[in-house]
Amino acid sequence: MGKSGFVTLAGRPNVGKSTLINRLVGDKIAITSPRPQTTRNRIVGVLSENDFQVALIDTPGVGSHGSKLARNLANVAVKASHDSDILLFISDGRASDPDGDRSVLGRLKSSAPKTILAINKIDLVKKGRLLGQIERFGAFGCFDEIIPVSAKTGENVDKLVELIRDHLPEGPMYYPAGMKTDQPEVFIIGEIIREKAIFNLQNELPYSLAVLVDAVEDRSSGLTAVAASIFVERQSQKGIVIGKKGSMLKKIGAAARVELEARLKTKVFLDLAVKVREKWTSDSRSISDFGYGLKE
Ligand SMILES: Nc1nc2c(ncn2[C@@H]2O[C@H](COP(=O)(O)OP(=O)(O)OP(=O)(O)O)[C@@H](O)[C@H]2O)c(=O)[nH]1
Ligand SMILES: [Mg+2]
Repeated sequence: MGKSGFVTLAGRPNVGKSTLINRLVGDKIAITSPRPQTTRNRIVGVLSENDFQVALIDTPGVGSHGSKLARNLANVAVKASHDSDILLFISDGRASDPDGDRSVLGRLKSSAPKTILAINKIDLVKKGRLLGQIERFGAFGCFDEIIPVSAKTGENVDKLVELIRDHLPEGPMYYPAGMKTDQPEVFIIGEIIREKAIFNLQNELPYSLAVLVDAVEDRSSGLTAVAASIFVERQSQKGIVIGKKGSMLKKIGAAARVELEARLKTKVFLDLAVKVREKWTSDSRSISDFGYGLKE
């Protein structure tokens, strides 16, 4: 029997958890963005080698936003870190207040047998500052390992995999060897559209965006037709997403189409609609309709 187990990636919003899981799995299974609170559900990524398999679990950032959505998202991270063999806590190497990380760690109250800290974004951090960070985090006294990495450049990520392997228990392969994620393709398609919408829209709006894919249809001539709805939560936001004469929606659609065509290896016909679901971020039913938050 080889080694195997569950490793939960958790931390504050925007520290690079999803960028890191994509790097570890070697495929885009989670969307990423420069805005906080991008990830909204539990995402399993599988890394399989000959004698070793790890189920990595990406989770939403735990932050201070007070809405029902934010509380629900934080619960995803808390629950996942409780159910794992290793908590892989991620911090942003540029952050100047480890106390923010300390309070999130406290909320995760990990019962995971092991805790590894990855200090991420070291491509943006000077060596001296990094040493200070390692020292400050070391004083927390709760990490079995501390490793600086860059999810963006891949620096030290192979060493992180070795550390994970070292700390995993003996166990069976839980997933088929070729499997990379538990996320349905149709959900990832919606997420790619949401990523492009976030990227093109500014400020608070990304938080109010949700995407539902209504239909994916393979047409015979190497063409895939995708129909999806972008939801906002106030009437006034709808015009912003559509833009002047539809220019914003066109931009979002064009960017999404390029990525979907590369992913699906077909031409893509993308039909996007913008809809209002009043105050959905305060409504549990809508949150779960969109596939976000804790699943029952
Ligand atoms: N320079 C640099 N940027 C990074 C690195 N890792 C992530 N980023 C960037 O940081 C931003 C946030 O990355 P995400 O992976 O979306 O962060 P996250 O922790 O999953 O965020 P939430 O899902 O909102 O909690 C994106 O703009 C990434 O490109 C890194 O190692 N170096
Ligand atoms: Mg994320």
